[in-house]
Amino acid sequence: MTPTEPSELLELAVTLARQAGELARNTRVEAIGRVTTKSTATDVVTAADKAAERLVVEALSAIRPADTVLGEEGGESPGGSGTRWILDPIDGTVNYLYGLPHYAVSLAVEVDGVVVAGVVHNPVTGEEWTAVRGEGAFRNWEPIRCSQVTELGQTLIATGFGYAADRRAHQARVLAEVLPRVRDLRRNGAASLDLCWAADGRLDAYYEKGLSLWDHAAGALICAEAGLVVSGLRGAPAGPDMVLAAPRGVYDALHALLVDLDADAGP
Ligand code: LIP
Repeated sequence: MTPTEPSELLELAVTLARQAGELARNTRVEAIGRVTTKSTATDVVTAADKAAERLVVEALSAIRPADTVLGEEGGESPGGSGTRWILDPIDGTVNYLYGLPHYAVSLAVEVDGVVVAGVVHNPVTGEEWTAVRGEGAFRNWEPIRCSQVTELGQTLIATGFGYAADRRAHQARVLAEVLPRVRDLRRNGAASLDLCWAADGRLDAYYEKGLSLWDHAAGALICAEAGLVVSGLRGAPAGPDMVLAAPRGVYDALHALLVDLDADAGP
């Protein structure tokens, strides 16, 4: 029977994320021999990125043919049902290329413009974060909650950097001012996993400028369901100018600092 309820859509998302992740993990040696680049010479895409996305798109077109799929590699397919699947087939592609065990399949389900369910699946570790809107956040089906930190100086944050040199220079200038004001920084290389680590307290907070919707759609729901405040800056929603995920105890301080630094501005 065609899945329709958010919990049923999540089950389908989990099944497809696992299949795509297994494909990526099992074909890595061959896939990294077929690499092309996108926005810059370091913005890579492997044959596995494309194959994993193709697997999900073809499955969804068979199961829910009227839905739209927005994938990092293939763009947006036509639809009409009001349901859109938002996919990063391998988030953390540079980690995948180098054999670092920190990449994920990120798949969110949006109904009438609202993300109602999402999964982030790391095929190397088997760790899997999920959420259905209003029903909490989970890691491998165990409930998770975010950090309760209340002092910015005690906050372990993660961030990331774009591929273009001018944006990286701007992000480095912002980071130079953030770093002395927090506990420490982690740069892990996969936004969806950074968001999930913030959701389950392995990080206190995360921010990054320049993400695409497929990087954060699933992870942002998981963060919100784990108790984090997720937004852009200056009242904006999370988006390409900024994704900020922080516990209520430090959100205002970190948000104010990023606003003062114009972290969402620049190239
Ligand atoms: C990556 C993000 C990461 C960011 C990288 C890159 P990709 O996505 O997950 O947070 O810092 O520059 O954008 O390209 O591996 O799908």
